Amino acid sequence: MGAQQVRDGFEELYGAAPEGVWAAPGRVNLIGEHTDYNDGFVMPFALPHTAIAAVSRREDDVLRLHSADIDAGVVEVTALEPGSDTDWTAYPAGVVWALREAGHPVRGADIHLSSTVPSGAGLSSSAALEVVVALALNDLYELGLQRWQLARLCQRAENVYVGAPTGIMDQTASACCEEGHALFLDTRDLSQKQIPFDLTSEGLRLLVVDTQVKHAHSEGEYGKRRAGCEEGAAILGVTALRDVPYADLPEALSRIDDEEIRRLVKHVVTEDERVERVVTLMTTGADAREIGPVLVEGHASLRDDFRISCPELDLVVDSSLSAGALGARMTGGGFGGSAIVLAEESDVASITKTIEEAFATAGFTAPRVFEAVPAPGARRLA
Ligand code: GAF
Repeated sequence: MGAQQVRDGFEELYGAAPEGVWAAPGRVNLIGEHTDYNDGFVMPFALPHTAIAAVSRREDDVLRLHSADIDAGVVEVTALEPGSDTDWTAYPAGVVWALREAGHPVRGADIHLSSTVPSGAGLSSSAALEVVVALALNDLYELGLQRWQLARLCQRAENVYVGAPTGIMDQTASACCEEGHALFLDTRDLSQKQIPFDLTSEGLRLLVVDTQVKHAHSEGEYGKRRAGCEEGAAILGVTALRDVPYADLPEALSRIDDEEIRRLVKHVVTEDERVERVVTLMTTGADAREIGPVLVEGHASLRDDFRISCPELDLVVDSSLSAGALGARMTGGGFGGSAIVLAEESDVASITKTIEEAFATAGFTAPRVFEAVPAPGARRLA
């Protein structure tokens, strides 16, 4: 659904034109998985898929929410209580809650939205919903907050209001990414570098393969990994695993008795190093094909050490590599969702066919495959 349709839908629902229309994208993460809640490095880029919201302020404190994608009518929220909303309305409501909690003078709003970011696909559909509402309210209530501040508030909405213990990557990606660039983000201080990322001019393509395995039920596992990483940092006497230098990893691992914790620490420390390697490749004029093996290493680490892959994600990686892909790995939180595949343009059709056939042979639901080019971050459309 485009901006005009969302605008028209708003007018039909609420009887007046909206004050504005905003968009915020989903993301894929090129490299740097489960590093964000360890104060580490990530490198996502924005997808062309967006959540679009038409919004007007209200003179009372009521929130009226409507999604064109869900047949549930207008939902009126009068009291904002963390944990009280259990469906999609928790994301916009959580943002209003987080803004008010931080002392920003935000009153009620009428909101109508629609999203093309596939939900449960590990492509940040929830962050897109949060960021589009945060940006709209920032503009309408003239709060003057910067993008990174909006991302922090959206993360707070997700952690406290929705109750999912996620890091800061997805909200920052949606709020801060730029067209044609990947975002090299230091999640400790949110310092950022926009890194030009144009595979097309090098004859390459990046495929996103949505396995259609929904990952929503895995929040407990995500929380367990996060707690395990924090325990690892405590054992090693550091603030966060980001503070363990890669060169000291063998010595650090020798100080951890628990096998599970050792594996988690190993993944996070090696993953930060992989991000730095990819940044070096991308900023020193190297052939982008050299990124491929780093992606494969990253997948092995997530599968064997962090243990958050699943048979469908492994099959995307194995089948695409067997068909000549330059690299592949799962992306996002894991336990389902999507994988990315780096390939020569001339191999895209045969790799896609190989993945689809492998899924059919294994009896898995057919995956959805599309090409991803870095798209713009959150913005006002009208
Ligand atoms: C999910 C979370 F929301 C992110 O914060 C991040 O931890 C990611 O999983 C894994 O890298 O998308």
